[in-house]
Amino acid sequence: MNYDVIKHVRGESLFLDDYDAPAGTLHAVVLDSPFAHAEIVKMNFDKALNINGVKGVFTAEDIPGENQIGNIIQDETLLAEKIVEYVGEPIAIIVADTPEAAREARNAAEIEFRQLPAVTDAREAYEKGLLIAPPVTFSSGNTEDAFAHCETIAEGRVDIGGQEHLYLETQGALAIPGESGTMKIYSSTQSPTAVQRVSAKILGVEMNKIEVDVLRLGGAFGGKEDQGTPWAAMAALAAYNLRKPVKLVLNRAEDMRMTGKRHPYSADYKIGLNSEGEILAYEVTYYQNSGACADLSPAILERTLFHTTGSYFIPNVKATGYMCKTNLPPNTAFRGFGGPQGMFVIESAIYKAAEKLGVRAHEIQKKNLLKEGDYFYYGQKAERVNAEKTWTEAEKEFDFEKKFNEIKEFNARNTLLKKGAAIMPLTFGISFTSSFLNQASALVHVYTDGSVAVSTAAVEMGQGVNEKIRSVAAKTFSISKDKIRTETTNTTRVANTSPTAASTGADLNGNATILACKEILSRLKKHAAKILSIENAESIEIIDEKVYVNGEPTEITWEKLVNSAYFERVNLSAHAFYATPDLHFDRNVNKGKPFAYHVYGTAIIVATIDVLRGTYEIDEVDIVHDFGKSINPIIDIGQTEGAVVQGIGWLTIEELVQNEEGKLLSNSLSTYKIPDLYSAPKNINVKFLEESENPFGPLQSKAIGEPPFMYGIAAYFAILDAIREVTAYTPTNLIAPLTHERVLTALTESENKRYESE
Ligand code: LUZ
Ligand code: MOS
Repeated sequence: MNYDVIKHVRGESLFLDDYDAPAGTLHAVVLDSPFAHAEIVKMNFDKALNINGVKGVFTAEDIPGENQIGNIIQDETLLAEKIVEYVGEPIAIIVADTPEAAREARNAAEIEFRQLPAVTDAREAYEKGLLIAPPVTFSSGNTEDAFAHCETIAEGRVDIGGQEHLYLETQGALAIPGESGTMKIYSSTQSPTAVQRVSAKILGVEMNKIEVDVLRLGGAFGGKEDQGTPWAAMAALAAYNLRKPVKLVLNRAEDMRMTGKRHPYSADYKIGLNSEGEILAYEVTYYQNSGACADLSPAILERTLFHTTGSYFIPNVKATGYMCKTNLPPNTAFRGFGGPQGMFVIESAIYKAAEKLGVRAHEIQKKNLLKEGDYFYYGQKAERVNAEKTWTEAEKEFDFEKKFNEIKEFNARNTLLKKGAAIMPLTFGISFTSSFLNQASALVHVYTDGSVAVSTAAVEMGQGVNEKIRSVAAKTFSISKDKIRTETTNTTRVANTSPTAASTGADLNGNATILACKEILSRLKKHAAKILSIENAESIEIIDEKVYVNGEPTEITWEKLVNSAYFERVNLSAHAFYATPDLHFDRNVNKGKPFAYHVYGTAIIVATIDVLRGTYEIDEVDIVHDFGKSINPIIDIGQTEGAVVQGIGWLTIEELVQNEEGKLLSNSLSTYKIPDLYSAPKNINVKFLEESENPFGPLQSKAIGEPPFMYGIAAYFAILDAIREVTAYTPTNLIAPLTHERVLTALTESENKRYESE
């Protein structure tokens, strides 16, 4: 079990807003733009400053360093200067004794704007030449030639919605100024070093003046990979100017309004198959709605391009992506990081091709699955491929044949309820696609009582990474997990941290932890050999907290050994560094080996629609997933279930709606619906693929965070399948999410058609 769980259930776990802030801590709120695109004509804070308890108002002019927080591209200010480009863009920070006073002062601020035309649609931005960065194309083979040889060609457009992260803990930070211009920042971030780097830049100080500390996050899902940073930098800015601790925590409405989301995509595709049903060619153009600044959009678009062919081998591929600049909050990392959008488009293409051929999509899916030794179209050789293995396992375990027959029978017996099913094969690349980010380090201390403390770059956000790190440390030392504590993630103990992201947290930091533990273990074995007067330290082993020589137990326990090593002045601390080997990617040709390995799996989802009301339920999700050798099966099942439900939510009931002026209308939990106990699948069965190994994962495990999210794609096609039981509904263009409203429209439109033809 994740050792945080008991504290969570008892309400004992601390999150940022729960910390006992030092006496005299002030509270900051963010004044943000009410317009999607406007010029700031005049700002007057006189009335705001007169409100009781207000201590200061800070704008771009009060930034002593550089007003620049861009990550991949330097195109984003912390506080707007002359122009605002989205509703929710931070303009000023207002600081007071209480959050209430600060919010009151925010209402009293007088800002004059001159509104400018806003663009919220990706294709419209593209037409107007509004791009964040130049387009990117990945390709292999020759699609033009291949299409000439295709028996069946399907073309269409796909529109995919974004998604609100809705982490339980909103964004926030607490900045405490220290002596000599130093600053300690507690931040709810996946990326402590990003907070450190950006805060230093904003304050105009060196990074060694800034210490960032993270205990845990109440969820993140990518929403705090880049976008945990500005709030911390703002708290630091206010704390720096006022020489007082400052806390800044967004409330839910502010968080939903000001932060970016999963990127909506629009795409055009063309897919070609031969008479055998083999996919010969695939062309796709993605219009990514990037929002007002780059944020992580280029990396996210790249991951879309990496996952363009889904779980399939396609010999001729051409994929182009445009990062379209719109007047929406900068869209950002979200579980899957562009992968889900790419995979949804290829699944849509296959669905439409199947429709044309008069076969079921899964016949085409199965025929085209990746095989050992195939090459991904970006040049990486597919190794230890489990695409077919998980498919056939799932087919056997969950009896697809029987399921489809039962659905057929059900549909024959029922007119008001109809069932549908779809299968989703998964292939997801593990590693940051920016190769340099695939590094981590660990600092391990063994104390004289035999207890152990581990610091790494990993941020605990509910995914159980700390528990996994405890497990690998305990296994490496062969001591009880109870002796191992994971410390907060802190930039003074572990420097230059990559974000805990890309599903790599346990892999990178677990591997670094193993290296550090082995270093200490080797010193301890040498010491044991010495006190036992044995020449060969190789014959020493520690098993279950006991020293063994050539397989024979001795009287020396772990505690005794550690204690005696201390008195002999043996170093009981170690720092270790891990970098994923052999990664490379050449952006001149867009070929290389970007991923250490891939995660595979297959899911089948069954849905039931209510023909009169257009509502639906997800009856069942059955998954065979490739976990490698799981370090912690309960955590991994939890991650799988959570991810698949989140994936289903994205494509079914979660709908972001903006008005034409770029204002978010689905801005609270009453208008933005996420899966709850009632709408979540009735049943989720997760089966572990047996005999899977992974030399790149700690203890042969595989990454788990993001991959299962994409099983949710099957829910969309299962609902579509059920709709088609009622009508010959065959829209040329697919739209996600498939809300109850959209299902009802699909059903009633055909209803009208039926009456017309009678
Ligand atoms: N973040 C990132 C990610 O910077 N690079 C990635 O490849 C990535 N992939 C998934 C999630 N976050
Ligand atoms: Mo992420 S989408 O922060 O792995």
